[in-house]
Amino acid sequence: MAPPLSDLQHVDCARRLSTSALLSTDPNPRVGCVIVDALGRRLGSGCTQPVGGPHAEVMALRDAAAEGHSVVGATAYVTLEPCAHHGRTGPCCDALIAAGIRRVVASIADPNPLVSGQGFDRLRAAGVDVEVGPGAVESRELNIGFFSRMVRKTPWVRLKTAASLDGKTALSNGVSQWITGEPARTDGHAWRARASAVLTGVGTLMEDDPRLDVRRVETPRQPHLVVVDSRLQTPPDAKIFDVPHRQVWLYAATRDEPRARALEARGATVTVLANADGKVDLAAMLQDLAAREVNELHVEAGHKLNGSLMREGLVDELLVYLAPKFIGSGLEMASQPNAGGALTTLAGALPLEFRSVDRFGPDLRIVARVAGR
Ligand code: AOF
Ligand code: ZN
Repeated sequence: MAPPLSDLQHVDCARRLSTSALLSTDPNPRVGCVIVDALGRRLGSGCTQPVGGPHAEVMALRDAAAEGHSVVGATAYVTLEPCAHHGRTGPCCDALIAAGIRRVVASIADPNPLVSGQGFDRLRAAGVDVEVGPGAVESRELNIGFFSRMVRKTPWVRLKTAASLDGKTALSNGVSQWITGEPARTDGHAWRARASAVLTGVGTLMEDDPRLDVRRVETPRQPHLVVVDSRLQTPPDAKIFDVPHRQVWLYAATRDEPRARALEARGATVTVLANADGKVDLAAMLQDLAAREVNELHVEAGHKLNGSLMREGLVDELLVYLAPKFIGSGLEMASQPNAGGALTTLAGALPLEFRSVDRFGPDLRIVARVAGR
């Protein structure tokens, strides 16, 4: 007989289950749970259901019950602290205690102030052994947007670009469609799909008239769409309004009443948040998006909005696709006038860390994170 699995291996099973909920739980975190008896046999398992539905622990308890297993005296492995609050569902702690679970191994505390620490306290008060820590890094990583929203009160901002190997996103005549190939574009949709919302600028809408929805991968949910549109120039007949089952949130610097009405008639929500320069206050916009329960914000915009977000220190992660093409001379310097808003000293450059480098068909994908995030 194979040796019993270790705590870490059980937590790993729970984490794999949580990953299967990647696209569906938003705005809730992706959580997995397995329940195991004293001999290491798995009695039940489950993961977080779409919002309003049961949490991972309740799914695992139901799974065990459906299999006819008693969980009295068993251990629950769960990738997040079991909740102690009455939200859209009842507290998981109480369900675990009532079912007779004797030990809980949780990867990490829930950063939600309604829960944080209270779940563990409640379990311990009921005599349940609690251990915290195995799989903490992976669990936080999978829920990086949820942690960001709960702790920083802003979404996790991931900025996607696609460029030639020499970093050009457009030809000098303005034609830039499809620098990368199909596999990279499909991967881009997978990243859109896991985000709560996609962010773009009105310039991109006017130039490309994109839908900015998820089409290339199966998804149970479309991310919402956010447009930075200082003067409300979004055309009311733009294709973004043709996508069902998602909201369109426009952020403007002033409210032009006729334009705002026309866009609201198309279903958009118009919010005015101006900074001293008469532009959209991007930092305030991110706070507003967190209040709308945006965990991960996926940015696909032009160089102006990208540059503003970068300069204001609002980007956490870069998703860069590089095609094996060479468009420019490769000799441009950052200080040349066409390098919009670029720095003239390297000392001011934003330090990044490469997290991964992968190939998608002919192209490369680099995930880089702003140092310290
Ligand atoms: C758990 N297990 O699988 C998840 C948890 O509105 P509700 O009732 O769905 O509660 C949402 C909160 O519950 C969410 O903000 C987070 O703190 C926690 N998520 N907790 O015990 C789970 N997904
Ligand atoms: Zn819960």
